[in-house]
Amino acid sequence: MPLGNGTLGISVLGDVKNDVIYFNNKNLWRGGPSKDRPDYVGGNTVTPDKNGKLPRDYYKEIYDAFKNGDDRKAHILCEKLTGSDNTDEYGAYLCRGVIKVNFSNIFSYKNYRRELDLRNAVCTVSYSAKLWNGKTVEDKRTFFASYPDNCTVMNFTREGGALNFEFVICKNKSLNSEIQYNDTVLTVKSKVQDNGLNCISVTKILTDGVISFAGRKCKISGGTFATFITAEETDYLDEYPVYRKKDFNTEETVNSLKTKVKQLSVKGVKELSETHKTDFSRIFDRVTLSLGGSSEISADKLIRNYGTNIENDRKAEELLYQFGRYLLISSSRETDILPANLQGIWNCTNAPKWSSDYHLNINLQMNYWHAFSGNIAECAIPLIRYIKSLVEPGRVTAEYYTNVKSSENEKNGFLFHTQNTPFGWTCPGWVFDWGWSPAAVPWILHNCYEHFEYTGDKEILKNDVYPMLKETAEYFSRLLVENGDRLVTYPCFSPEHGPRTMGNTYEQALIYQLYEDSINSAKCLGVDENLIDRWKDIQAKLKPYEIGDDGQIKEWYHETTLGSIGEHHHRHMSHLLGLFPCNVMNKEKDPDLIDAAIISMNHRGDKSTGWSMGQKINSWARVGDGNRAHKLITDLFKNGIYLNFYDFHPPFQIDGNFGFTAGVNEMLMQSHCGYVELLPALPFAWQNGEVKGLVARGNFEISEKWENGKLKYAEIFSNLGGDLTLAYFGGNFEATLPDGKVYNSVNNKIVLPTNKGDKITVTL
Ligand code: FUC
Repeated sequence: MPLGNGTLGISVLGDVKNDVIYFNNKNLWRGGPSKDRPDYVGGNTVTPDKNGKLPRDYYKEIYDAFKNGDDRKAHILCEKLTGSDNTDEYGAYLCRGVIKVNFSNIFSYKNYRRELDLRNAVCTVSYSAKLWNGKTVEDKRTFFASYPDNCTVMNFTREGGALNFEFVICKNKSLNSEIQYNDTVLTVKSKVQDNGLNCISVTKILTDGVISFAGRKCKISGGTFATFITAEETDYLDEYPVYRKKDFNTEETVNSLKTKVKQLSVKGVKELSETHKTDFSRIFDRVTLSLGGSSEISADKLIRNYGTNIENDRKAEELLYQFGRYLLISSSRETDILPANLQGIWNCTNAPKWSSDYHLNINLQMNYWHAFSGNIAECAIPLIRYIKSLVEPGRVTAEYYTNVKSSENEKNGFLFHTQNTPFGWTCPGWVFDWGWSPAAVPWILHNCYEHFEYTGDKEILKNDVYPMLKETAEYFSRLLVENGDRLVTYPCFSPEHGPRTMGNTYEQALIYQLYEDSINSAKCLGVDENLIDRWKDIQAKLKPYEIGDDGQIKEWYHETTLGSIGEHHHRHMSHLLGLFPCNVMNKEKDPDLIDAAIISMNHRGDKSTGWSMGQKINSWARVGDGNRAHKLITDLFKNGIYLNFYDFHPPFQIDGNFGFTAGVNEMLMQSHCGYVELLPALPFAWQNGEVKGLVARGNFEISEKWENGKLKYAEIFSNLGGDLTLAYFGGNFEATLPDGKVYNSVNNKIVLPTNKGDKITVTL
């Protein structure tokens, strides 16, 4: 059961006699710069090799080789465009701590219940226990992580007998920790062995029993309750090149955390819990979804039995949907330094798969696909902050790998690739075929631009997002070269298969989107008029899409029939990113491309891993095939979700959870074609239902109710005002504005002039 306040995470196993609780802090990583690594340069190759060459020299040679038609030579030279393979420098996300809680006086128990309340973000474990002394007691353990009070809370209570238990703070081999206790305060001062990063954690224990400490053990005897309030801090800072807070002082931090937990303990667990619940449910409650689900069975059984009972299945889908929103609210809050990583914040080892890092060839992007339409836009702020933090180290990568140098006055572009860390590791990966991915930059900038599209927040666009878009648009205008009748980048690699080429659909489409987002931003901000025309010219020469001999979207321009190049069922569908999450392919303007995308998707097939199923659900929703999207959902439940609702990608990757939630949003409402479409991909399985609070581009809040597969009623709240074009292709409809004026749809669409705060009702 995962809980989190954005930065601090807890995972509760909930075993009665031997419980295990994992603690995480999103800012606690090994790797990066340290006293022992004065030469750390984010993995970039900055010294010439034995031939006296830097990657940028090879970059130029690769161009020459391609131009001379020597693809083989170009292929070989690509190996020079890799980054360091020093995994110590690369580092990994760490587990902050583990405690093992022992209730040895319990003989037997019944009425066990482990519950995660998604609305309030509280986990409770309760049971009736028979103790060895024959007494029967009622035990309850409660856990939550509070964003407003920035702390985690564990509360243990017992009715009917004395509360006796002990816990052990497990040794963490990656941290040098010093444990101190003083009366009711437990302090753990840790230093990451690898890089010296500090993490201080202070816990105040409140109990009416007796506390005794010995070594790593803490014992609670007698009494009826024991509350643990923990606050913590690291000295990590997202500032290149040091990545540490300048004036961090361990003792001062210990003292301020002690004062803090003391103040929190005066508030008491009741007030802390109320403040936390109010904060969390305020965000969570913005969207409600009912697909007609109901169940009397526990959540794990909903997964186990998926496919055997319609109402249970709908309940499972509703829960998994909200779990995706729950997990992002719990792992990415507006003031966090870092965004949600590959496992959100929940990690119980010091060597997680892929370092639990920031992967940018789909994973980090997918983490935020549901943030805006799912009405939790503030959760995406740490993403924008993180991408901004990659700009400075990324300029070094751009300089050493592509020969574009920035100076104090002239910012000429930044580059980062597939895998990234909190320490400005922006170099390509140590293997070209998965590691080289310049299109990661335009792709993640599209996520950042979406913040403006959905919220209309011009301040963030002007100060944070547009400067990055502009610098990148200008950078790519230098990287693009002519190849036939098309402007292309080189060398290109479509994640994570196929040949190394001059231009491919993946890069072309994302670069096209980059110019689209840059042009739209410049227009909205009323700036850089002179650049807009130039960017439009470039855009026209990108020509991202070609249809192949089988009617498919080609992934590479020399592809002929389906599967003539690349792996048939590869999990990445990078040539279809223009369909989703981007809007380069538009079903109104390019119906032929949509037909071709369907052929390509059928060829890739449905069978895949967690996040890939997430991409497929969204993509099928975008072509309007709700039944196929739902078939993928069925596959996901059968083969991609653990009993605790985590997405399966050995071992666990959070992107699939988020991709699923985004997919449901796309099935119920879309807004990427210049209008808001109601119920664009409703599957047959969802005959009746209701959703409230989805957000469309332009900041319109959409609620819809449907019966027998048809729209019954919709309500739209205009948060910003402005024209709203509304579409529903299941029949003609009418919309009523607050002044009573009624508009009738023409060809399934209506243009409505709205004022800020207007509520519009829609009926068939
Ligand atoms: C991408 C995917 C892998 C995995 C990794 C973290 O490279 O291709 O499947 O999800 O990210």
